[in-house]
Amino acid sequence: MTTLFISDLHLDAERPHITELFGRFLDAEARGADALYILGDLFEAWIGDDDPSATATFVADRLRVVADGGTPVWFMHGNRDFLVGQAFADRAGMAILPDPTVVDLYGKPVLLMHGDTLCTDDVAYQQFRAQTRDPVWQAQFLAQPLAARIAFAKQAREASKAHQSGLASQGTMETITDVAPAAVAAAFQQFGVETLIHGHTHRPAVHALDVDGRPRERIVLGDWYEQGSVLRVDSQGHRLEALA
Ligand code: OKV
Ligand code: MN
Repeated sequence: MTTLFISDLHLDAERPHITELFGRFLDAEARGADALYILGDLFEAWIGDDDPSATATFVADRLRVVADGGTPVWFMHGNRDFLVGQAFADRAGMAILPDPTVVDLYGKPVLLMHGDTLCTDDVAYQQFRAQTRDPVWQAQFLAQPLAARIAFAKQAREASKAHQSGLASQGTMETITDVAPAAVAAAFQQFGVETLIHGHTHRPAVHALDVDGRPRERIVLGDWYEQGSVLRVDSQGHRLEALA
């Protein structure tokens, strides 16, 4: 039996083949797994559960089949889809996990995060994050008409693109910054775990490191821009692999 971890699919109507790849992955693999963990950025953008998007409906329907088949589906917010709410989670049959969360994986405690909170050098992004994770901000945002929320997502997308193409000062926003080693060490210390799994940076890898004289492992999930990326864990170990 296997537990599956994915993140950073960035599903969007503009990349239908990735949504289809995700659907095939759910049918071929997630159905029958011990559990499916989605560690954030399932969607490229999310402006409220009332957004009538065909991609969202497809994803909810297909995830629901997995959950109804007896495979628990766990979802953690990413920096793009932090506004996914309980209404959408219910439609998809998934449960929302707080970031960070420690889960028991075949007898071993494992720390799960999206990964954006580890990018502490990205001061502008952390400010945006603090503001937009505030429940008062979220309630006010979600009370706005759909058109105003769409405009915000467009602005955020443009701000993100501008930073990525180096127009603005280097080292801010999303994928440009990698995790800060001190933040990684602090997370291992705070939770006392040997293993951390996260996404966000789009730098898939298994890193061995040492914190306080103890060997630790940081597993970084890959994005689904060109192909899929999945971490399969069972009682024997783990494999981080691409999915075409
Ligand atoms: C987060 C979303 C990108 C949603 C934007 C002011 C502006 C900072 C920013 C910080 C976050 C982008 C730039 C990101 C969410 C997207 C695209 C769609 C919610 C502003 C200051 F423009 F809104 F005023 N940010 N990043 N989206 O993490 O990449 O739908 S981001
Ligand atoms: Mn992210």
